[in-house]
Amino acid sequence: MEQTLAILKPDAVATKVMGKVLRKIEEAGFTITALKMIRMTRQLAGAFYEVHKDKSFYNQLLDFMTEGPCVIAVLTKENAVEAWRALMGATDPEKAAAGTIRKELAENVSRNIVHGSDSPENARREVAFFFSDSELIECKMN
Ligand code: FUP
Repeated sequence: MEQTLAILKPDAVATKVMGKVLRKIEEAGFTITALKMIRMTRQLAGAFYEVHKDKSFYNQLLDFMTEGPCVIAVLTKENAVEAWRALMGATDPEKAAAGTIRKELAENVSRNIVHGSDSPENARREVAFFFSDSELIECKMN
């Protein structure tokens, strides 16, 4: 079993599709093993996306990720990292495959509804970034 980190971004919460996204996640066979809603501070969002700090879209990305609450989840499944990225679709919804969450729900490449870890190593780092050991006890039992 593998774990990955999912974020339902502020656009997902604001447009009231978080239930739909969580349902797609469960119907695709993931187990949601940790879940919470938070409003990120600019400092937290900046640290999470530090890898993008030199990109032209960095400030705009932080504006977006802090504009309202997000839902953060740990998803557990075999090959969870790859499987969640496949279900999300490409970063740019115009390039995303039919049936993916971004194709169906995302507005554009910046406001794109969901985040997913891009490797098992980053998944471990991102899960630990948002969840304390006590919040992950149930995950460890799986
Ligand atoms: P992804 O792994 O699909 O979330 O994509 P990236 O890690 O490449 O990008 C992270 C986030 O940066 C995207 F979800 C949205 C934002 N971004 C932009 O706003 N513009 C871009 O051209 C690329 C990414």
